[in-house]
This record gives sequence, structure tokens and C-alpha cells, in this order.
Amino acid sequence: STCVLDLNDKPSEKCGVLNVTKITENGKKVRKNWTSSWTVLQGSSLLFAKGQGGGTSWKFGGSQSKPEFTVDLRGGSVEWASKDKSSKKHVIELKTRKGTELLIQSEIDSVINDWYKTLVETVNTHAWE
Ligand code: I3S
Repeated sequence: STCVLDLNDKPSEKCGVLNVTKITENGKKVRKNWTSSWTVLQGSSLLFAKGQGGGTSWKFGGSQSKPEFTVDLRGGSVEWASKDKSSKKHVIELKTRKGTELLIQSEIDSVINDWYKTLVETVNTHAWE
């Protein structure tokens, strides 16, 4: 699939469809709500937008393509989620510095493994200033 993304005229480093749920928001536990989202990495920001029915590309900028939410990866952490966090396979737990915790998942190992590598690299290279 093609990564056709253009947000503020900057191309995305990586994008794709992942299953996503928040589990904690600003330090408070929230109810899981798994949704299929276009996930876009741009610098140290990870953006999520509702999936557009199995399309292979996404372009931000139109009225329907606003990100649902964005997380800042600087100062955050990325790890494989422990079994008690989800019954699903291939789940990454992402914690932000502000106390938001997300689970991201794909049924496809190669997809989630690539995201894991990229996210770890991102957290490691974008230090909190
Ligand atoms: O961690 P939990 O509470 O077992 O998560 C499951 C629930 O959120 C469930 O929804 P409701 O309890 O609101 O009906 C979801 O359908 C499941 O997908 C959640 O568990 P997994 O293991 O899929 O993350």
C-alpha cells in the first residue's frame, strides 16, 4: 500500500492501518475501544485517523481526514504489551510522557514488527528537550 500523506506539506515517515485503543488518558484508566485507524508517524508525532473502508492510502487535509488524536512520542516508551493487557496477539504498548497509554495491534506480524522497530527508534532519537 502507498503512503500518500501530506500533512502541513510534510511527508510521513511511515503510515498504515493498525488496530488502536487507549487504555489510559492523562493517567486515568479509560474503557477500551479498539478501532481500525490510519496510523501516521511524522517526526515525533503519531497521528491516528479513522480508517476509510480498507483504502490503501490516506491524505490528510480534507474535512474528513482530520486526525482523531495525536500523541507526542518524545519522552515516551514503547514495549510489547504483557498478556494481561490484551488477549490479542502482537500488541504494542505505547506510553506517553503525559500519561496516555495506547495499545496498537496488527494481525500481521511483519506489520507490527516494523512498527515496533520504527517506534522504538523514534523514541530513542527524539529526546525530550
Ligand atoms: O482488557 P479487557 O477489559 O478484557 O478488554 C476487552 C474489553 O474491552 C472488550 O469490550 P467490552 O468489555 O467493553 O465489551 C473488548 O471487546 C475486548 O476486545 C477487550 O479485550 P482485548 O483482549 O481484545 O484487548
